[in-house]
Amino acid sequence: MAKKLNNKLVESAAQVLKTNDIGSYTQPADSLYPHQWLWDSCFIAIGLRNLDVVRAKMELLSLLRGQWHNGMLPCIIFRDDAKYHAARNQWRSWLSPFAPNDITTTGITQPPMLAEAVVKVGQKMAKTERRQWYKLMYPALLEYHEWLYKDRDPHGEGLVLQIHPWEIGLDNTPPWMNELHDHLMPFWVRLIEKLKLDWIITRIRTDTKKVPVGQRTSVAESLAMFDTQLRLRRKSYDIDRILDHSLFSIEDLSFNCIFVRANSHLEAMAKEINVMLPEELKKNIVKTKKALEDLWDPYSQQYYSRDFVTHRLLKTTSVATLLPLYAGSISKEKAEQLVKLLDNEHLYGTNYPVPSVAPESVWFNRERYWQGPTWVNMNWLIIDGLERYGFSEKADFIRRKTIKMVEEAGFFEYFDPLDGKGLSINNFSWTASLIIDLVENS
Ligand code: 2M8
Repeated sequence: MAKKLNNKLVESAAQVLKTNDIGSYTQPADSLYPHQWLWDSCFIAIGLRNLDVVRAKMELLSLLRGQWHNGMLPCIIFRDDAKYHAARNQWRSWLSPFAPNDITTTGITQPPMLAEAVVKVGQKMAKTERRQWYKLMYPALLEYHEWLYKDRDPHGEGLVLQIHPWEIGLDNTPPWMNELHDHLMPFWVRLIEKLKLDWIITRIRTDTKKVPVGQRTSVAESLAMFDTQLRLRRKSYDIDRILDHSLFSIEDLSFNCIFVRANSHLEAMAKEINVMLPEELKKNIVKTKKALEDLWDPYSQQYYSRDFVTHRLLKTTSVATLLPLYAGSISKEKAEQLVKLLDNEHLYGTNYPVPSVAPESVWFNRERYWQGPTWVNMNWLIIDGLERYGFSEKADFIRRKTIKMVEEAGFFEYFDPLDGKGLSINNFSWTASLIIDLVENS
């Protein structure tokens, strides 16, 4: 039963979600993102729970359609329409013996936001109903978290690694792109750059027909992502074979922070439904929280991602540095250090916070995708973390700024962190859903 809405902004946001609702799930945006994305659906359900709990549950349940037999939840479940044959065929998930039979997906995952979404939706239910909900979702979540450890922590270090920028959702984020440009760029992409043939690629790209080219991933970075994907496909998405020839293998900070929080939620769910987590998983959960501290750099007083093979910290700052607040496992002292970054306008305290890259970084570009703009999902995670650490004033400040930014500009995919201008496409689902959540739970 849909709830009565009490705010004009919430009403418009609900309308965006309704328009993007294509049955059992919500597309992130019409035309640019027509499929079902893992963490998008989680953020969408978090907003939907304020309007219609049944629909929010459906959003999350529909994600389980795509779960692989080894437990992986894929980043994208492709829409079943002849129109999208090329996308399905590019990934060819059927090459893996673990892929589901009747559905096509990517062969990689996305940040493990599902446990958070399940719990947040559960908060809107009475106890008995919530326990049923948890019992329904728990087995799939357990398999997913166990898969993350088994496949993505092969040395048992506690941190899980990612093999494609799409897995972290912050596609062209500087720590990854810096590695790419410095050490990993495929020779054929370098050649295209050198011969200045970018314009040919720009002409055949479909995303830049919908969004100004300066607001999307650069040509070289997009081609390198394509190259990465082909390598994964050639190895039929088998991690042992992939790690031999992988382009990227990074223990990403944002992914691991979300994983720490997701593990805490899984523990809480198990407790509420009276089941014991497997012993090995319990040990791993403790290990991950400890290992997160290995990503702290005492000199710059920030956290960073790490190269899986060499264990070198990738000391290029990005919004990920604030996500240990969301993880919730770091000390209050370190949390205080991170909050200071939000007070500095050259770092993460811009006029329209929180920028995905600090303005003082050489990588900062106020309009380009994950290299500067403000994203509402990052703000939601940071606000949630700030609240749990007791920085309520700061949390409230970012919440009000975020709501104001969207009220003024619209439900854009991302925003200029200096003047709040809406960037990329309008009517983007997680901007709408998380604004509903920020308004309704303030
Ligand atoms: C963006 O990623 C997709 C690929 O997954 C793309 O670049 O086409 C990212 O912002 C990602 O975080 C998001 O889940 C997806 C759909 O909104 O779009």
